[in-house]
Amino acid sequence: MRKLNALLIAILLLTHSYANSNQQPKPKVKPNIVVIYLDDLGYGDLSCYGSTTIKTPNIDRLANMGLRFTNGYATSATCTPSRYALLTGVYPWRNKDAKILPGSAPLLIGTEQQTLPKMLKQCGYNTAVVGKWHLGLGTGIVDWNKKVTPGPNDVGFDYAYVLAATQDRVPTVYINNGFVDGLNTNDPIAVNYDKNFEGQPTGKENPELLKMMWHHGHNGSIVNGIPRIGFVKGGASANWKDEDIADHFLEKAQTYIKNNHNKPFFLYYAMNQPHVPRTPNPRFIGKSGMGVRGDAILEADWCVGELINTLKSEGLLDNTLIVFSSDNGPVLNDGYYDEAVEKLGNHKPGGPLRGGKYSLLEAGTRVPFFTYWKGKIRPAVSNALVCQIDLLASISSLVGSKITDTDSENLLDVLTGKSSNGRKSLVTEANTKTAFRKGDWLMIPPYPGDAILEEVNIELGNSKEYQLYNLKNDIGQKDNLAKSQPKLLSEMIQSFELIRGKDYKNVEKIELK
Ligand code: NG6
Ligand code: CA
Repeated sequence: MRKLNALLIAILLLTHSYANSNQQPKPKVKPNIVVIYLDDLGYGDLSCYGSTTIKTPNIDRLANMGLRFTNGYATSATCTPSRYALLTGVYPWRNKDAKILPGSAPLLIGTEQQTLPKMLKQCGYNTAVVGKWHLGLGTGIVDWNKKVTPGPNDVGFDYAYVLAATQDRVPTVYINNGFVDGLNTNDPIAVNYDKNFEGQPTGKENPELLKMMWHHGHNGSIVNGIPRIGFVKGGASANWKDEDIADHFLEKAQTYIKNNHNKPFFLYYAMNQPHVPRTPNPRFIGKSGMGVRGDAILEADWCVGELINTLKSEGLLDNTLIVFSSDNGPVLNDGYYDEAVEKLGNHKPGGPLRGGKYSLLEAGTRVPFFTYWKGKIRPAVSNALVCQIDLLASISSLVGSKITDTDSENLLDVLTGKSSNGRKSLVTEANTKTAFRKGDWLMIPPYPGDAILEEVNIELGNSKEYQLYNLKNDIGQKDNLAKSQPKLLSEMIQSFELIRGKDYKNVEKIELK
């Protein structure tokens, strides 16, 4: 009997410890993180943001099954500063060079700086950027025939397949981990932003060679019949085909996902649509009924659908946090005659918002912004104030990593729908000028106009007077309440100056290159 008891106890103990070992918490699986970032996509450019004139079913599906923000912001109304803030968590106005960069600009992010991909890399992630870079490359004098460095690989990206600046700026080539892709050494490539290379045709002198005509700027070297900003010579074999850029980047992004499906990864998929020159693949031409700008948005929507299909077929959708946004607001005429204005019809790229790209008014920086995580984020709409600059602190909190202090706020609970307490305030920026959002209010200090930007025909928000808007009651910024709310205005100025400092008045003259 005693023996039997001992046996029973032994069995009990064994099963108990087995059960216990089964209850051990499983090692936490690190979610993949994908940031899908469009270029110049406006608050009103998607059907999930209320557009009835354009249909973006693939993006809508994600937005409607995810958490869609109505007060989601880029830090800036142009590309370089917004991307700088997204990757570093630092307000771009803290860096005097964070302005629209030429294709020959040196790397803007310091190699010692903290970045989102670096932080993730330290946590065991593989990291990649595919698409538009526009944060400078090299140290100032670049030999494009050698490895171009420092670049994205030196600020945290394991894999970088990028275009240097913008589709309208030279060099018009893909750069694969620092090397110009497809370059023939017998035809070296040279780039110059100050003067042309002898004997090379330009948009200014040779309009007969153009398939797309320039309206303002964009009269430098001609590549594929499209005049660009800056001058280039040689490297013909490496030139991209404009109509294939979207397919090409998509393919690189998909291959990256497939190659990394069994380890945690961070993919920054920086798409080029609907930035100028708008060159959607012929598959999309005429599909939107509003010319190439609309067609490029449809192409982007298709690309997003394909990317999601890849995550799905690799079995990764349940374990991937997706963040979707745009680097700045919309523009129609950004320097080419492409009928974006003429064929617009009733479409409102900024939705109910005033202004657009380059503007301190809302449409400059308030952009589509949503998070999606199958099974983890419940479908909802959030009115919380969030900004792309917050991804660094929020994602670092998600993966359990520590970062040093920046302008980035940890809004993980807001971005995952557990809280609706977003930022209390945000400094927004356009062409080195800054404005201030606090609660429902937006204050724009007096600034001189930008003659150089007049051609785009967008209200830039510059005025001799202070502007103060209540965005809750007046999303279209029709009523300037600065005069009728003097106390609130001075409180706003005070809070703004505490963050921004008083030198915001000394705005630099912008020089577009
Ligand atoms: C401007 C260009 C514009 C666009 C912009 C950058 C001119 C006249 N305009 O300088 O076409 O390229 O820079 O856009 O050259 S962004 O989205 O990358 O900030
Ligand atoms: Ca942009």
